[in-house]
Amino acid sequence: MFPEEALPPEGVTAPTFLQVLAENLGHSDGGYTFVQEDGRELFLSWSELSREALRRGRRLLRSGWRKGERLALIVPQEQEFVLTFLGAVSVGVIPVPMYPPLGVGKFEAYCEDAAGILRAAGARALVVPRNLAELLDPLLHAVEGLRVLDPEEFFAEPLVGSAPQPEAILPQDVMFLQFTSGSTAAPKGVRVTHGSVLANCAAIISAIGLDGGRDRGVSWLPMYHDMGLVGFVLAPLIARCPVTFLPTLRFAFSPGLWLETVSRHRATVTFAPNFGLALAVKHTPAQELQRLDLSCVRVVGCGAEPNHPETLRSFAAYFAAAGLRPGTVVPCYGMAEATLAVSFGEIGVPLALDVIEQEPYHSRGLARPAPEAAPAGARVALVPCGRPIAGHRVLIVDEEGNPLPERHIGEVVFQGPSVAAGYHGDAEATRRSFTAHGLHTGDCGYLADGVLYVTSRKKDLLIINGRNHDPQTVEWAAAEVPGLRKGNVVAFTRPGRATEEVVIVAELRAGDAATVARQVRGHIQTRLSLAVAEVLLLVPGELPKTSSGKLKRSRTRRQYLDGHWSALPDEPNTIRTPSLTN
Ligand code: 1ZZ
Repeated sequence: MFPEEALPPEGVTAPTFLQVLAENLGHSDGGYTFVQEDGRELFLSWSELSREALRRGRRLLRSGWRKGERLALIVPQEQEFVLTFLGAVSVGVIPVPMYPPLGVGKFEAYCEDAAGILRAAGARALVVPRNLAELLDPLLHAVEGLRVLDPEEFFAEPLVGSAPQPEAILPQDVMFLQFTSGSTAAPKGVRVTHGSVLANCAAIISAIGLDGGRDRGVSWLPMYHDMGLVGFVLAPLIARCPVTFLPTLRFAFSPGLWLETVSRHRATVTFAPNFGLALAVKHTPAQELQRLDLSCVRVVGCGAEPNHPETLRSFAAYFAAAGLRPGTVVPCYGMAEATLAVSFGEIGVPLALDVIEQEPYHSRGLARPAPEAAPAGARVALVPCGRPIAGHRVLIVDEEGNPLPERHIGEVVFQGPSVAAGYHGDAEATRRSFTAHGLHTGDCGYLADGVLYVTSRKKDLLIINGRNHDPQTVEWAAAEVPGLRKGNVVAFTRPGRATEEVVIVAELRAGDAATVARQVRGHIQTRLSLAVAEVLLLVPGELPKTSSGKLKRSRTRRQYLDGHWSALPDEPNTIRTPSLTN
């Protein structure tokens, strides 16, 4: 689609990731530190990482693997994941990162999802550690012809004799399949190419000024998600920027460990979605702040879901007491179809919200700056997503695909060499999103002075009486009611008599369900002048989420409409669940 795709991006000399590994063979001046489950740390230098990855690649060739075949990975242990992933990449075998089962509940749904991914990818084998393979037995039997590789056994075998020659790898070849946590539809595997990875990594490195000689990263982000994988495994390998990896599960159980690791390792760069910042504040008691020294941090990037102005503000204010400097919280935006990053805010510049008038925003899709004197209820404040990465372009288009002027809300379209090569085995979905004009992101937003604002997923918009409302504005307002679990509130519409009606499904943390539901209704009415038809409260852990922790609004809506959570006749706002009724 883009002629540049075939060329190595500017600033990167390697035409494919194989060259990155080859170049790193000669460097032992830094590397990756993997924090283990028991807290010990394992260090692998650039050269050790490359050597072992290339060895694993040869092992694959020796057992008959060929370029282009897909190798799925359910490998929770970070260093095993990195080495196997890079090993496959080094010989043109296409790794397919998958998420592990996260809890005992919903295991059946997990197996269904995972089987869907394995089939859609046409995986020839699945790499899974032995202890997990036993648990995943039902999944392994659900996919016909799937072979299972225990990494410890398979890659431990010594290599004797010569391996077959690998086929040449080209920039336009698929490097890995990134499955997007589709909210309702069948899972879609994004075909991320060597060229798109190198282009996006070069742009990330330049946008945040990533410098291996000065910077150090800390990441707890899951490696089966694009932000953890491209942002913290692949881009730092190119920049030879040391990274410490904290297991995602350790962060999930003790979010305070994140910034504690940043402080101890004197890290300069770390990223998280909005919910990660909220968790860090909640789980770092004030007396811990003096034990942290965050003065080393240059960038706390925040993206992957809508950024809540108050979460970003309170994170920056709270950790200022631990030395976090102003202007370090940097919003960013991206997606798997763009390889990863689309835009970044400016480092070192305190966040400026765009405060716009509510009425033209809801009724005409216009983002007009609100006068200072406008009452709070007539304004909406949005967090900027920054400017498009270098060498790429963002356009805003209307329903017909025509470009819209600044401050008009439309679909975000992204152009440039980072755009991936479509969806694996899904020509129809590829045609819809990857067009001659660029990548149609499915997100709504606007540009103002060249800065991008993302307002909502197109399909998640609440359209009531012809007015558009972002779901997150309604959800954030609902979450202000004490008793609801912040970040665990979903707003959508259901067909009503005259127009669509708003429904809120949320998880209840504390309090009486009927009272909390009444308060939510009242609060949304006062704050947003919106009538809520129903508030359904669930026990914690019930709301469907993607593997990277995002709300699944469409699935929640479908489950609601299907009567999945049946209401009690005498208490229409609650559901009968053991922990609420006992
Ligand atoms: P995914 C060195 N979305 O979430 C490290 N951002 O991809 C560099 N909505 O395909 C790291 N506001 O799962 C750079 N700000 O979902 C990281 O998520 C740059 O609806 C951010 O279409 C990368 C995020 C990757 C990611 C994509 C969807 C988007 C959009 C939503 C992402 C958002 C945001 C609002 C944001």
